Amino acid sequence: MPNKRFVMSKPISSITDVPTLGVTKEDFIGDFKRYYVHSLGRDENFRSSPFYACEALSLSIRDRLMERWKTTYKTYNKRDSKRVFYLSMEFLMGRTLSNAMLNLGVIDEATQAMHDLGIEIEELIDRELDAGLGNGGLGRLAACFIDSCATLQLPVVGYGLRYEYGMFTQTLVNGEQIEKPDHWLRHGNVWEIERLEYSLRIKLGGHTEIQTDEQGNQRVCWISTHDVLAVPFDTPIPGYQNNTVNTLRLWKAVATEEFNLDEFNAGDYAESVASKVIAEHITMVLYPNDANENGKELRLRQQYFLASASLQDVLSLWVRQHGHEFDNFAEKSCFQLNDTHPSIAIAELMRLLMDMHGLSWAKAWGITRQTMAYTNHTLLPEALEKWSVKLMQRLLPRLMEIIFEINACFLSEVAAHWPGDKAILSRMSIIEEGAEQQVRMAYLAIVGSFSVNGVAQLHSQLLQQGLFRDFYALWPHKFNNKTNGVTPRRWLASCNPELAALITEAIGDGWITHLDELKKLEPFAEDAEFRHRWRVIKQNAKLRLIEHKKQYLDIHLNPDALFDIQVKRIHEYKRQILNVLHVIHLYDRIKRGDTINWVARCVLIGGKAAPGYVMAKRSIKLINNVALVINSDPDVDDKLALFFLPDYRVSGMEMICPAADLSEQISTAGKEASGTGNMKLMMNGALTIGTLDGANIEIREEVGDENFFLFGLTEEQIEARREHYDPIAIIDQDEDLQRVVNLLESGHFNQFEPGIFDDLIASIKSKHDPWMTVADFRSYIDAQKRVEAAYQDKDHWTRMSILNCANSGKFSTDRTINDYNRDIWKLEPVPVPVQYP
Ligand code: B1N
Repeated sequence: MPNKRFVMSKPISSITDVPTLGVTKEDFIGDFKRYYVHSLGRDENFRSSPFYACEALSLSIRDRLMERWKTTYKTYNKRDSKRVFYLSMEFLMGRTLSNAMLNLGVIDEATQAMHDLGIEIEELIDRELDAGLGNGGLGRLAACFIDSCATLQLPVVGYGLRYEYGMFTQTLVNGEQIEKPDHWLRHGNVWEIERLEYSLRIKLGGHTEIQTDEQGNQRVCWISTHDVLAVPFDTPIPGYQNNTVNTLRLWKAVATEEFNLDEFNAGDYAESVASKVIAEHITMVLYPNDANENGKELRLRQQYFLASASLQDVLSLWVRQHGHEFDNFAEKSCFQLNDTHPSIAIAELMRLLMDMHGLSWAKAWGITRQTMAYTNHTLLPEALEKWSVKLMQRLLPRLMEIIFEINACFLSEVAAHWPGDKAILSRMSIIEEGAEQQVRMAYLAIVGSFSVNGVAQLHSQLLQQGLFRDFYALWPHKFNNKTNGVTPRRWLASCNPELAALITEAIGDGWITHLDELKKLEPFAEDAEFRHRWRVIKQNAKLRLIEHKKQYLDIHLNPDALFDIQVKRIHEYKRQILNVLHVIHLYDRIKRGDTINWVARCVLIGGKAAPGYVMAKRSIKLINNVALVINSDPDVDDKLALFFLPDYRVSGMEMICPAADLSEQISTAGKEASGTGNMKLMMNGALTIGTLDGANIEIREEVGDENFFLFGLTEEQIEARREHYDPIAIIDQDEDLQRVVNLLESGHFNQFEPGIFDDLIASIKSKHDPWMTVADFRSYIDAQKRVEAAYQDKDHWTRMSILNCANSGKFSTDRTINDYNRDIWKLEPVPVPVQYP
């Protein structure tokens, strides 16, 4: 049990005592009772069902969003504002209730209302299932972005898919990952509103034909298609205490009514119903692959479904407001493509403008190239999307024609720029030749967009110098960087209310919307009393985490220990294995008795592996096996503990961040595009041990080298080393590493499972190990020693912790979105007039 002295109930008030437009505790009590008793039909014992209590409270909160939501929409329309449409296959929203209460400024009122009814609001908040409609960073970034857009009063609509099943739930059986489907909608979803009236028809399959109309005009028609209906479900996205409520519109696939009527009429009832099921498969499940594509037809259907539904929606709103005149369309609209996943939108916009709205190729292309903007999120070649031309011709014949045409025009531009250079034509072609022709989606995205950005300085630079070098040479003006961020509302104000309250007490609450103001905390790093309070809050967060995870972490955990955290998707390039090598090294030191000035350490690793990614799944097994040996060894005592945190997700991170001392950001340099967990942890006062990769570089720049534990080869060194990389020689020359590898190879961690780690061991010992884990071992161990030395001086450590938080201002998505808006979107903020309840 955690020490109760430290565990305080969440002091929520100090950051939210802003005008709540007259909503009182009594209002909430009344509404809550009405929903609980009348709408949900429960008896008046409010404590008997936390599920229905959570529903009733959510409905009461939702009511406060509705008028603002409608007013926001009307205000944008009235002003005829320019709009941005953020197209993403993933929106990893997590929970909604506590965020909605924070942004509405009603936490105190709601908390007190529940308290008066005998309910702890925390229990209700914990009931809500995560909306896990994303894999990791890319999906969570989309969620943080739309929070910031609403807070900055920007007219931005998020468009995505309403997957019936989100990211799988991860359980562990014998230390191995088992995936369970995440049927997150099984109890309904109070936050969404179905808008059947805006359903749209999506074409698939069939073929094209040129038809001539009565005026003698020729048009391409895409006919004999198998259509599917796209039904929108809208979720309100409130800004932080500013009356703006933007929209996240997610599409659900539904069979058209006349679906396969032929089969039905022919008496094949079963076939007909089966076809209906196939149509509805499109939005059934999120693909659980982070950074490795697999070219499945269903995935292409999903991508086209998202692109077509969203574009049709935007164009029909345009026509409702402006008629069939598209001259100003590009001035008033921008589509931001979240990686290449929705990039078929480029060809689809061409199709809709030409085939449905009668524009010429030149006009349609002009509009497309002025409205589309593409964000790249990865350099890993295995993640770069390619679709077989054959598949596209079968599924999207009209779009394939358009892509060929785009490519032909583009290649003549290339030929004009580099006359006579044949090699460059085949290098840059949108169509990759070979045994099977493929469409290179990233190239389509670059050709069809006016802006191409990476997500951290190094990443954007590597795109320009490497992956997209030729395109950069042709169109340097298109390329730019937009370093990622995270929303400080969820990732500090809401997830760490104790720390938020202390910060607000010290510097006021301006930081919630102007995160740079955290800089004012710097002088407090020198204040002993402040440091003490900072430390107690960190301690409490650790105790809360232990308490919350006690069903898994069934041994005694030392809250004075250094909490060393690596939570993210499991991937070889992220090098969870390097972390394990360090843990084994510490274990080896304990066994050797090399423990003077020992720093107790609790290493927590969490993350999901793509179900088909064998090496990643094997790493999970290794972590669990090593944990089992270490945690049950009496010699280890509470000097060291290792845990795998199962089912890592957004709500889990909200609990983990406040408890972290050390943030592990140890990817091979040049491989992590940005990372965003690194930012969440920094904001909550964790120190980073990291390579010069992704946004780590900028984190170090902000906080200063003396407050960051740097190690490892640089991206340039990695690439230079690759040719003569010899891990065996490195192991031979490093006694500590040799002992670690020997322990692994001896089967010490898999006594009854011979050979199960052979391929993992072989991969790090291979000259061709792309992630070069062994090359960074010594430097990592040395950096960890510096971590220990620093942690021993508690005051010094706390000072550094405060400075990390104080210098995290750059990593607010408010800054990121302002950058997007200044350079790409060029929207005017639109204040929404005050509403009265
Ligand atoms: O996007 C994040 C970055 O912070 C991470 O560094 C980056 O790895 C991540 C295919 C992806 N890149 N690519 C993906 C996701 C799903 C999928 O099906 C690729 N995710 C990232 C935000 O910029």
